[in-house]
Amino acid sequence: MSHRHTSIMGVVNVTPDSFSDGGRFVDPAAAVARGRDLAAAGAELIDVGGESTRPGSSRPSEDEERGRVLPVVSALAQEGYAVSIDTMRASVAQAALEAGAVLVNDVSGGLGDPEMGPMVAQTGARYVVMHWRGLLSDPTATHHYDDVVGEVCAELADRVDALVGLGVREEQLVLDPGLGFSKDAGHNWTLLAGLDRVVALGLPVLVGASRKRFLGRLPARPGAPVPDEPTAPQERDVATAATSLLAAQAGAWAVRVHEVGPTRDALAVWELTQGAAGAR
Ligand code: PMM
Repeated sequence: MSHRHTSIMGVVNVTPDSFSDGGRFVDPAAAVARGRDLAAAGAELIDVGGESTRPGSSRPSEDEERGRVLPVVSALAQEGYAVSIDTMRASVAQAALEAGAVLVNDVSGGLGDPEMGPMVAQTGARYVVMHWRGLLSDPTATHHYDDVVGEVCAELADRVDALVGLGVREEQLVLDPGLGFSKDAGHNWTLLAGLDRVVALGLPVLVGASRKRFLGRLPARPGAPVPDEPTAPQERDVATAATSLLAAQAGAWAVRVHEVGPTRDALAVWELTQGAAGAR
């Protein structure tokens, strides 16, 4: 399903240890304020997460995760914002839906918790299925792809079949290629170049490139080598905005970003250009 309008999902990580903003919004009031700011800047969805997937980070207990996210989800939902819950746990997702969330964002694509698919089927919630091989094997394993775009598409299609088999309706589903999740920089660039093939699967597509490490390793000038050391995550928002434009061009439904302004402007350039194309 190709979208002419690409929405912005703004990220609020209520975690002490996320790579790009860990620790900034652990306090619920700070997290709620961040959500309001992201919405004011143009985010149509606010994605609240309480578990960092950074390699090496330890998982919070279920109670810890609930305690982090639920106050933030319910406050933002009560204020009328469209909230999504970034979790791999069905119970946390369900509690967030009851607190007013409108979408479940699961980086494990349903592989992290066997209850997730049935819960999504039963509640009828919108559900983001992200591609990640990390939960199929050793999370530290390096992953090999012969054709990263083809394999990600095939594995996402398998997840869709499995979820539909559990009673989830296709209309509930959003697909995400999972940039950076069991993928290296080369895989991420190839996936960005091949997003149209993910979109061609026929479901809405969400793209999460924001501030990821590969965007911190750009040549210092045209023709210069790719540096080994990445820039700080907060210095990656211009590159992030460029990926948002690519996502829009490929027909993505939404992009997930930490800083809304640069992406909002990039998407405005895209939409105004599209609007003007007919007048050439
Ligand atoms: N990336 C992160 C977390 N959640 N969800 C989706 N759907 N897609 C992503 O690419 C994604 C995600 C990692 O980034 P963060 O730790 O800064 O939130």
